[in-house]
Amino acid sequence: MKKKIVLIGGGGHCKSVLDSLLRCEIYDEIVITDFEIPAGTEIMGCTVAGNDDVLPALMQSGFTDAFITVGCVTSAKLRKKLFQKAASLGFQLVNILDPSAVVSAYSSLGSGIFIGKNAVVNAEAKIGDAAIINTGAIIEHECSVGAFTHVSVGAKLCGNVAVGAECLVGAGATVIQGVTVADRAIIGAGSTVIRDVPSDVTRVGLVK
Ligand code: JB2
Repeated sequence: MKKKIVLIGGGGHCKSVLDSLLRCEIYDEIVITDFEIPAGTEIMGCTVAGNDDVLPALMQSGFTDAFITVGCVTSAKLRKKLFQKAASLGFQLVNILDPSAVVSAYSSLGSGIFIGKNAVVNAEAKIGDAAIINTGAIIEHECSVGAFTHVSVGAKLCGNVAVGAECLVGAGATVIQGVTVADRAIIGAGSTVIRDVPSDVTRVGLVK
């Protein structure tokens, strides 16, 4: 039987995920849904099937796997809504790991996770549902990353860091060992975090 997957969202993040997915050579057919991009548009050789109204019909025609390719910068709300919608329609929300990523056999992964090119997830790290571990990010030993959190390109979580749900750790940020970043916190690009960060705040620069 042909393996088919639908990617939900056809913007920049979709291109990044799609490149990894194509490198994996798992699927015979990949289609995309998007809110604005017209049906029939080709993205990297894959067709936009329509907006999310076509999801039930896609499921009927054998697209049982799905992945949320809407990314997030400051809010994970849309990703969360789309993840819940796809799950409620019965799609299997798979993980997509670029072949160049190094993911420890002793780590644990939820579902719907993207791990990008040259990212590292080390021993006993836990990654929550629909998290994005973007290009070149490092999640060291025993870290936890909550559901819908985005660890941006080149960000580093040193050992035993706990990042909550729906957070953003900006590009190139470093969180030193043992620190906790609570739910929905935003850490600006390039920040260095050496003390705990409470929920629902934005922190930039040297966070001490
Ligand atoms: O409800 C929706 C919906 N809302 C917006 N359903 C579907 N299927 N698609 C939706 N979209 C589509 O998501 C928009 O029409 C648009 O094509 C796409 C978002 O694209 P954009 O390039 O603006 O952002 P992104 O989420 O793909 O990427 C962001 O997050 C990444 C992690 C960017 O900031 C990237 O730079 C970043 N690397």
